[in-house]
Amino acid sequence: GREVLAPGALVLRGFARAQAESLVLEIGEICARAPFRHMLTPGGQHMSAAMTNCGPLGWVSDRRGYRYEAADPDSGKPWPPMPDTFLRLAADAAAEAGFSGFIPDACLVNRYEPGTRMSLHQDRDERDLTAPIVSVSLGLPAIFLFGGLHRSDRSERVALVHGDVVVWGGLSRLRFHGILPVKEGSHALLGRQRINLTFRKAA
Ligand code: MD3
Ligand code: FE
Repeated sequence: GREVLAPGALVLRGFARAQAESLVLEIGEICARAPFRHMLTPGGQHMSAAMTNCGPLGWVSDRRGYRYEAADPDSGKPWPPMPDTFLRLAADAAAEAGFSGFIPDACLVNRYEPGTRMSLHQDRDERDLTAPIVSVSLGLPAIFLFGGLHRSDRSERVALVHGDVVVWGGLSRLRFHGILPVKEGSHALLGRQRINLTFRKAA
């Protein structure tokens, strides 16, 4: 089913469920080459979620700020390539939401263990803000916070479960958003973790 959250924001419930096993195998290969790490924020704190990337560009954070880079700063090597299955899933989901021709050049992989959160933020490090972001939730469920265009706007809570795909574009692209601390639990495929893939057109 599809649920419109707000103009430009569409939830495709279970859209990735049939492919979840193969996505998890691909994630295993990605993190073998570019291990999950807790990046440092410009303020000097470690991020709660562990992250890695695949694709031509990867999102990085350190004391100097946030940006996209072609190489993994931990190894100096290019990020692992984006699997075709990832590209196709992201393009198909975007097309369902009216964004045909979406070709992501970056996939940020976020790992949440119980207790991990992501505080309210905007995604604005991408060059072309007319391109949507496609997110794929795997493993443990989470409560997503969906705010407005100002940090102080009140936010809605949306439950995201294994296999859900959300397309964030148009008027929703610059909304503040975050993830509440993930509850303790165990998922049949992923155990004590939630993994979120976010597909972006960064350059
Ligand atoms: C709404 N990740 O990586 S995905 C992120 O579940 C991020 O790991 C969260 O926020 C996660 O930046 C949420 C959903 C998401 C991603 C990008 C958005 C929602 C968005 C951009 C604009 C509005
Ligand atoms: Fe975000």
